[in-house]
Amino acid sequence: MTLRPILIHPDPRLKKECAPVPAITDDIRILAEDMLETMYDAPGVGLAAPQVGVMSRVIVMDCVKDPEAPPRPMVLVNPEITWASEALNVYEEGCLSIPEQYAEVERPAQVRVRWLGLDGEVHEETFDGLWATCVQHEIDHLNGKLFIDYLKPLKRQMITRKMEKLKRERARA
Ligand code: K1U
Ligand code: ZN
Repeated sequence: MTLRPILIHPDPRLKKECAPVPAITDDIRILAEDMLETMYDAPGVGLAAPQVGVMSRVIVMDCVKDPEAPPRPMVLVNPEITWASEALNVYEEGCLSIPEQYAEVERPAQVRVRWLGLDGEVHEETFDGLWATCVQHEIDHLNGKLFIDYLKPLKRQMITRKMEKLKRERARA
């Protein structure tokens, strides 16, 4: 397993739509393993392939909060939202591509998602709580959308400027 570097906003790859995965191959299995390792190491509760520079529709997540509970690493290939609740939920979101910046985002409280698993089978499940927020945040990444795109332009611009500064500092170090 390999830790892959996480792209930091602004980066044109984080603004592009990703391509569907035509079949589960060894490359996809390796990508998924690397993404899970990268997510746990960060640490984060989710990660989308474009965040590691791969423009394919693959996300991973594990939103188990209880440190005593067993982990639940999930890999979702070609995920699609098939139903979203009318009820909304506000969550203070973060993003591994926008380090140390958090903001409240309103999204459907529950979503039903269909995806292709690494076992080659189609799966469908209803998510709520942090799982629902996270899966929507990760699917947004596959469509080139970031959580800051839900914010007012001034706030978004402020965060983008901070990230530009962070990238300049990291490039000098
Ligand atoms: O996609 C990403 O950038 C990962 C992101 C997912 C996410 C977080 C919160 C709400 C929606 C989506 C993160 O994992 S940010 C880090 C984070 O939330 C976290 C880190 C350590 C422990 C618990 C949470
Ligand atoms: Zn993110």
